[in-house]
Amino acid sequence: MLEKLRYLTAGESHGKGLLGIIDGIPAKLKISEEYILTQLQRRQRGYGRSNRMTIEQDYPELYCGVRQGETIGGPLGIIINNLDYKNWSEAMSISKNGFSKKVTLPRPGHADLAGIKKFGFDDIRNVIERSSARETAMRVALSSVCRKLLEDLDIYLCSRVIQILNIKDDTDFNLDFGYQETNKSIDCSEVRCQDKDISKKMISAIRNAKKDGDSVGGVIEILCSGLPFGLGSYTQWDKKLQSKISESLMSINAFKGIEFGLGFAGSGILGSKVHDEMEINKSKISRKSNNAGGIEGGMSNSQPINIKLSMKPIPTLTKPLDSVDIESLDNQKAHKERTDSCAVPAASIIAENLLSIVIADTILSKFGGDSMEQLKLHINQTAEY
Ligand code: EPS
Repeated sequence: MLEKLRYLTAGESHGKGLLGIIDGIPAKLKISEEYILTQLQRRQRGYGRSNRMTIEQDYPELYCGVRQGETIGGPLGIIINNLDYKNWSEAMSISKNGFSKKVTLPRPGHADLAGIKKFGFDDIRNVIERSSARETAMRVALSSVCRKLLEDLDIYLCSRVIQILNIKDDTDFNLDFGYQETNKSIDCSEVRCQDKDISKKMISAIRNAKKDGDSVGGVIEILCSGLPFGLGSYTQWDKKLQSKISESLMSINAFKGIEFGLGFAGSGILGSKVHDEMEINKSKISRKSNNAGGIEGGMSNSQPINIKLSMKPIPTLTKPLDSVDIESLDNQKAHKERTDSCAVPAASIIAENLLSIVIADTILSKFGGDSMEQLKLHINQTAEY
């Protein structure tokens, strides 16, 4: 659970647009629509996305909470208009207009079936619209404000794609050029993979799946560095850093698994090979490895946080799977509509930004401050690295 920050999103995939509010951001944080837009543009890219991404521009209008380029301590509101709404204004009309082309064929793997049962709907469109990953555009917009806060504290995030379908990039994360430059260079790959040859193989795996009316998932890796000791806590279950991160990141559509550091692989290795030995380096206690992924006992240990996340293939298939019509109960093929054949590269951007909210929240919890000046002062006085 977040302790100092609160946020909410609203909006349907093909409705008028997305609304978002984030509360708890300290005053005097320099932020602009351009900064937020950069993260939204990163989310829109990636090989395998549908042509919806060519319709949308995902421009974040900063609606309130910012004055003269700086936050003023109140809730910050953002609006993103859906440009595709002009093609859906009848179907998505707020007032009743008789337009009633129902969707009745639930897609295996999608929110469709459980969603109509939950709310008692007879039209799956009601479920599709809010369960769509379009909502993540607003979450990226809101979380990018936290990302800016972290950057002002010299905390940086970076991510890459390490698997698409069965094509894996087993190479180590190369951070020789620092987090920001590394991210920029990874953004140049259409699949956000650091290895050029493997990128090509991933692209061809996506192309083949799309040709066959299919979809693919994958695995992403995120790093976050510059953290002090002691974000999160061992003192209560809901204060543990890995619990907070998991809650936030596992809420991303289609995410199925999360690992910290060595993750599942560590379970098959002796403890002596897993735990990160200590040594003195320039009068500081440092580590010979980072198998813990930067978290020990539910707290940051000043090593980079290292997370891997798996995403399932998107459930909308243009060669649909078996389904049942919810009205006639006839066996039929599932509903199909425009879809992404792969959204793993976009998911890496969403995850990177959402991690910023959790880290910013734990920083605010530990150090506190109503303005960026106060927060920085508290960090300078008390943080240990
Ligand atoms: C998305 C917009 C959606 C999908 C995708 C995410 O656009 P549309 O449904 O109009 O084609 O591309 O949503 C899903 C994958 C999903 O399952 O809902 C976006 O803006 O990211």
